[in-house]
Amino acid sequence: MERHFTLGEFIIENQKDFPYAKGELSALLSSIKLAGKLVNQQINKAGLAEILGKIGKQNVQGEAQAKLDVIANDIFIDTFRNRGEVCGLGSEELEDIVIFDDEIHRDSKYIILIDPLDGSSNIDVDITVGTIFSIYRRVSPVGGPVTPEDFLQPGSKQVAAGYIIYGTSTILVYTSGNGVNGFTFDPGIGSFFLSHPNIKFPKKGNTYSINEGNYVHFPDGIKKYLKWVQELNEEENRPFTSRYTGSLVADFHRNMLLGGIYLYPQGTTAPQGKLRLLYESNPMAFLTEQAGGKATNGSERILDIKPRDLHQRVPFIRGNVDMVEKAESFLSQF
Ligand code: P6P
Repeated sequence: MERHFTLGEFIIENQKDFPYAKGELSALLSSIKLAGKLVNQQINKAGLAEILGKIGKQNVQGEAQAKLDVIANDIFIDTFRNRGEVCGLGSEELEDIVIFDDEIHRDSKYIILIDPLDGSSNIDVDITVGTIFSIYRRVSPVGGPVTPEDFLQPGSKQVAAGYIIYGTSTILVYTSGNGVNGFTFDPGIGSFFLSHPNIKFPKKGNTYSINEGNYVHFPDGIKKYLKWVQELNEEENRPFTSRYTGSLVADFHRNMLLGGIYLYPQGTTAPQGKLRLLYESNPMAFLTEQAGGKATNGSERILDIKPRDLHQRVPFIRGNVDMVEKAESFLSQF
């Protein structure tokens, strides 16, 4: 029986791709792996451990926080605090950055941005959720104070990004700039094994993911695009299939494997869209491009956007290149 690479073996094997890397990025990816296992364990027993539901507070986004949002956030912060690979962290669940200002962390050259549990409104109804992470080399001097500029870098400066999808199986998918690889967690052994090597978008896609309940709020270009995907055209395999779970990681993962487009455009109720640039759109855009797709805000490459603030929102369209460019063409015409 063919033995699969474990995630740890794969990271070490690919570490040689990092000139001057002293194994810190490898150690950071291993920390993410550990935290992912701990979050996975909490999610899988949520209904039994009285940790479903909301905590009666809102996060900085004004979104009701689920108990598991806070638990996942604490698990990642505690894991990074107990290890020394990052000097600072930004999280969807926290208004400000967390700085690990002790001698162990001060000499780290990486910062991380996370959405600890994306799609958490789905937890109570047992629908797939995910963790999203984005890693940068700090721009401030190593050993000195961490600065906001360390976090406000364009997505093109990411050194690694990925997600953990807690679905029918738990899969860690990441890129460090040399393609996209997926690792499935085997709970019997407690390890992630390479299961999706070198993920690439299929040549064609015909699935679209968007919350059509917002139709009345969309720009005319998006409305026209939606009518176009729903037209009968057998040669172009239209009408496309609609799939939308309300969980970015689930819709993203399916569309990357099977082909498709995910859209969270701007609208009258969300002038900048809903997704956050730093810890949702940028990491997903890095993965998208590494898998041969395209990710824009409707006109501009996501990875080129210079962030203004930690929780900045951005319209987000990503998927097969031809599907994204078709949507962009409608936005530019109407
Ligand atoms: P809506 C979850 O809150 C999230 O950030 C993404 O995971 C998901 O795709 C989107 O928002 C769902 O938003 O407005 O359609 O419920």
